[in-house]
Amino acid sequence: ESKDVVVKVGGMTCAMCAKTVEKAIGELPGVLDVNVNLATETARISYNPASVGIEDIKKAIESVGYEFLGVE
Ligand code: 9UX
Repeated sequence: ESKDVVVKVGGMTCAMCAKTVEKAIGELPGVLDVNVNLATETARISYNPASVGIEDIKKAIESVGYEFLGVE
């Protein structure tokens, strides 16, 4: 069973930033789909909660230099 979440991401200023965040989240095992929206500074993520959680997503965002600003 998959879950959907939208998280707020800080620090993205260009399309490449958004792609970097998208890749970092997308590489987590258990993430099924990810779409980063630069304009709204959000990432919509479909994931398998048995494999991955919000804390992992937060760490992935921070590991590439952006800010996790919480779940919307
Ligand atoms: Mo978005 Mo960073 O350019 O150099 S990837 S601001």
